[in-house]
Amino acid sequence: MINDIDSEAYLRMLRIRGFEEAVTRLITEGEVAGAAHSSVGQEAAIVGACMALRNDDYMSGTHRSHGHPIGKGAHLNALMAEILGKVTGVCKGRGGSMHLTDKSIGSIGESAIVGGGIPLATGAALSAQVRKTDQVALTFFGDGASNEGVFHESINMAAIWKLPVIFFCENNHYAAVTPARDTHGQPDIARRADGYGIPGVIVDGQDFDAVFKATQDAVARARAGEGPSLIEAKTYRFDEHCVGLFIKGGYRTQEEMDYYMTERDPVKLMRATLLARGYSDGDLSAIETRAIAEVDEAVTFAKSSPYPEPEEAFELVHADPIAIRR
Ligand SMILES: Cc1ncc(C[n+]2csc(CCOP(=O)(O)OP(=O)(O)O)c2C)c(N)n1
Repeated sequence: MINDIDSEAYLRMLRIRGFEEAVTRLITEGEVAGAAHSSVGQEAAIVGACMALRNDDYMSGTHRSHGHPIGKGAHLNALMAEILGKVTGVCKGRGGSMHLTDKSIGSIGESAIVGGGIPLATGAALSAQVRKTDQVALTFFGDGASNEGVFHESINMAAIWKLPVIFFCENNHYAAVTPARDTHGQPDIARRADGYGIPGVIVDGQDFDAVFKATQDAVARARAGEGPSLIEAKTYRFDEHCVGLFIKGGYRTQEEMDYYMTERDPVKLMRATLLARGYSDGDLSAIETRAIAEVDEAVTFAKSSPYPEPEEAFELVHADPIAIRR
């Protein structure tokens, strides 16, 4: 009964949920300098998209991107260490929460600049096309980012040059505390695809299967040289915009939050789907126990790792500053 994709998807969703909960805890304990953006509630969209990609495909993220490398299969230890600013982190402690990069799984970077990951993935897709590999690139961004100029410029160029890139919007209905209905003349981001002559699809972002299928279709199209697609996953963020920052609630109703957190929790929905598919409670508990153990291990690893030395602050800023000077 157990199918590899189902069990792996559930494991990755649980890793993201547990990882984000641990980061929130570490912020309140003062272990994380600054704040962090949680992706709890958006796990099915993240994992559904990432699991349609190969390990050597590229992926770019956003300011809310702890979950994206996890969705693509990254090990948790170095991600957690990065968030705590430790030398054992994926960017040796220089990047922090909003700049995780893990090239071993194709994660080419995240950006605190809203929309910043979109041209990065478009460039990676151009490189794959020039090098004639069959790699694709997928870029995650929010509904707010789809109003940035770079979204339109990138999508237009990708459409004309038929670049193998998937524009993946996680529409959680808010840009920080601004509702999408106040900032979009047409609230369905996917319909913008028409303006560029590429396919645009809307999927239920709380449903792993729906996201996985839609992304597989877009990936197949990109690999076949048919160009980009725009996917809009309607989803919901459970935590506040930024955990540990001054922005608090008041911009969304308790009724709306209760609805998503009880009826539309992607992790609970996935569990119910797997039970209906014949998984036993024991099968699922084993996956849940494994995810908790991995998160605990990552926290221990990160806490016990050293910080970089202050005199190393200017190292790793450029790939090779000497070569640039010559
Ligand atoms: C270019 C730029 N403009 C504004 C900001 C401030 N800012 C940080 S997150 C955010 C909201 C982004 O909303 P969205 O793209 O929908 O992503 P979400 O936070 O919903 O995941 C804004 C405006 C920024 N970081 N960069």
